[in-house]
Amino acid sequence: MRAGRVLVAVASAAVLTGCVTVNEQAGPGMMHGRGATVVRSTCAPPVDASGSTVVVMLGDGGMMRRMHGGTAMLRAVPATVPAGPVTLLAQNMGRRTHELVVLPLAPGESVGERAVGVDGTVDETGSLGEASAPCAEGAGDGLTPGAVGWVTLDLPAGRYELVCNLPRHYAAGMVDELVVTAR
Ligand SMILES: [Cu+2]
Repeated sequence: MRAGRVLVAVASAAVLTGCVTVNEQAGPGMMHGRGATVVRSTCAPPVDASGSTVVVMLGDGGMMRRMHGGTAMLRAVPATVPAGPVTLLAQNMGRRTHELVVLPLAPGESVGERAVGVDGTVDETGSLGEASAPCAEGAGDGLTPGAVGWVTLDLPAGRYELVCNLPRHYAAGMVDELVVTAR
């Protein structure tokens, strides 16, 4: 078990290093959000110095599969931000189309527990917003491989469930928790 955990840690570091490499290749124009550095290009949200930026990596297959032990993954970095404007920058690092939907998490609820319907999706009622338009803010037809999309939400303190709600992706593990703390 211990060896397995080390492997996971190494894989995580490799993924993070990969992200840094991508940023370095972008050269000048990098944007520094609170707790995260993201590429600022023609496909990046406007800078809001008063808010936080959370990078949400969407992945499937390959190294993601080995790292996560599942068929897909969704990871928010950082996983905790202060209340206020939060820009969620979704990056599709996988080979399939993905999306990011922000759902509130009620006290006592945990991520990954929503009922999956016969169509393979979860109920999005109460959704606070989504990033599913390539190179743009808000809702769209989904983020194609390599695409970036974003959404800025004014989030009060609480817990949120970040999901990809394309058919079967939630059940495959594309879910993570975002914690928003009181200022
Ligand atoms: Cu997905």
